Amino acid sequence: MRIRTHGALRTAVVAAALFGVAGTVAAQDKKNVTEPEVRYQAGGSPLASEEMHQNIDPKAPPMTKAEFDKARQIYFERCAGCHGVLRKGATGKPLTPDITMARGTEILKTFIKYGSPAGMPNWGTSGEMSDAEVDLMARYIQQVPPTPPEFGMEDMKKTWKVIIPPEKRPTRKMNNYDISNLFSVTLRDSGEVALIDGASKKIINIVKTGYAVHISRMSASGRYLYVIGRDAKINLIDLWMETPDNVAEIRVGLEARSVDTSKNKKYADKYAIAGSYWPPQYTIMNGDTLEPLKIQSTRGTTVDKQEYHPEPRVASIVATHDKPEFIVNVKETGKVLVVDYSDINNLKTTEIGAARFLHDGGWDVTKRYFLVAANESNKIAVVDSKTSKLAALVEVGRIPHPGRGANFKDPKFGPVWATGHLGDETISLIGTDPKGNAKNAWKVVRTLKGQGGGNLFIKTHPKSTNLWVDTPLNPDAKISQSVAVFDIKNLDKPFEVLPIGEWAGVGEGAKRITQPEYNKAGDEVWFSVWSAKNQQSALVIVDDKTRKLKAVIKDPKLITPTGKFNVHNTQHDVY
Ligand code: DHE
Repeated sequence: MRIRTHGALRTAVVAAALFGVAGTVAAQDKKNVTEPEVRYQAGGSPLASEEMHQNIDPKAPPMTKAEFDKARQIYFERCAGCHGVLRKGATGKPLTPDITMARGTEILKTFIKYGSPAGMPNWGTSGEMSDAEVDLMARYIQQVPPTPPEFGMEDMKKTWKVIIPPEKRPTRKMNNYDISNLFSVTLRDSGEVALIDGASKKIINIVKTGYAVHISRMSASGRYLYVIGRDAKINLIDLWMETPDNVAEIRVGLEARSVDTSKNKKYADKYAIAGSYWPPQYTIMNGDTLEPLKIQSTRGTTVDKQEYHPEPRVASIVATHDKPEFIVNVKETGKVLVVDYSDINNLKTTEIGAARFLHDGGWDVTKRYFLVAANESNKIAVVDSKTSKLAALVEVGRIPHPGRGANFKDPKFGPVWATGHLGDETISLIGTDPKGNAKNAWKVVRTLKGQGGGNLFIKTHPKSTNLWVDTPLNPDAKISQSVAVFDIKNLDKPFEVLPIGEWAGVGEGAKRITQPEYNKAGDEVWFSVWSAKNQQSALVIVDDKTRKLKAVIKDPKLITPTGKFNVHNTQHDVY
């Protein structure tokens, strides 16, 4: 990820005037996209390498096939995260030909080159695109958006491999590791996960996974680990093997972010589910082989304007523990799908209208309510898994980004679930106890102020009184390289800042401190110190009681570590 500065105020205001963008740099309104958000969304899409058909519109500026292909690749590497695969708009504005052709090439070039106060990066003046590339992109976005191919059952079956069939796998655990305290660590840019023993802090294995691997989730029994890459490749890892390794793999689409497993006791380890960004769909698979069983499209109408959306991406997915259900959060439509998997041939789905754009979230402490960020609406949607209804929409700060959030008891307001924000420095504490504490339920009962915006993850543990708040996307290196910790027993006390980046003792690099994750006992917290692929990164482990450095894991194989998933805490949704 690159840090970009926006163009000069004057040129930005010129661009704003040309495009009728409301607000100025000084007075950004709530709709404007902040720099941390642009940096967060601007990761490359694996669709960049897909061949796509060029439809010629005689009214659009001419482009050769070679120019079109080059521009398409740049678009998917840099622009699709914000503007959408089909350019219908998401965090960024829609760029469909009806809009872009009306602007014309010259105005589009100004916009691409100088950026805008609404959050568009200054691709030209930052040096990231040459004038020729700016011109190419201005012409490209006036063409008919090419559609990537679909990816159905036949395509999935072609990629599906059972490396070790279930009958040839161990019948008991064949290693001496305490696998419930193992960590699966995302090595983002090497397309691998590191499996690390929580007790000895030794790397057990580095397992090859998908491209720009994203998250890991556990089966209900704690035996199988599922890893999904941005290229929609899922790896199934058996933790009972002498050296835990891949036993099956599949691709469920061309781009994806989420995977989970059936957590209901009756269906333990039976099913896995993965959501795709492209094609917009989710797939239910056999839990121990990844055989694809059912594919469901998420295309449909949006919750607010009730207009058809052709690419509603699947964001987070979570499994309900006491019912055979998956909760599937669809980004662009702003709808939550409760999928009953007890009879997948006669699939029952309840559609709950929430708000746009749904992203990440987690359970409250009772695991009855699922709280999910509707990030562009600055809201948290609360889904009641018992009634399959929306319990509330809670107004929070600018672009909530909870990860899975943090559950604890506020000394004054009782049980709360907390989220931080990408777009401001606040942490919102939401009351989650409608029975015992009805007047505080689904209200922001307290707002804490952290180090700054650019927060991604927040964490505590039932055994801890610390609340950890990272800020990896804050533009100030001092803030992105450290972490804030609050005392839950005394939330009026100022937070303490721990210089995790410095403690890592690595050389040059961005050293973004990302995603606190507890061990099983809840007495130590692991942080990723995330630098570029060609620089040294590390994991820093802090003693939760004393808040002092406990260990640093450094290894040349730890390339770009980001997410970390402790087996026990992930299996039981402890956060
Ligand atoms: Fe993530 C979770 C999507 C960028 C690290 N990320 C998620 C989830 C979604 C998502 C939908 C929820 C999955 C679930 O619970 O089922 N992430 C996206 C994007 O679309 C986005 C903005 C851009 C992209 O190109 O992918 C994006 N994410 C990032 C990063 O840049 C991060 C910081 C580093 C990385 O590894 O790529 C990152 N995302 C994570 C992590 C989680 C996650 C660590 C899981 C957190 C958890 O505690 O469960």
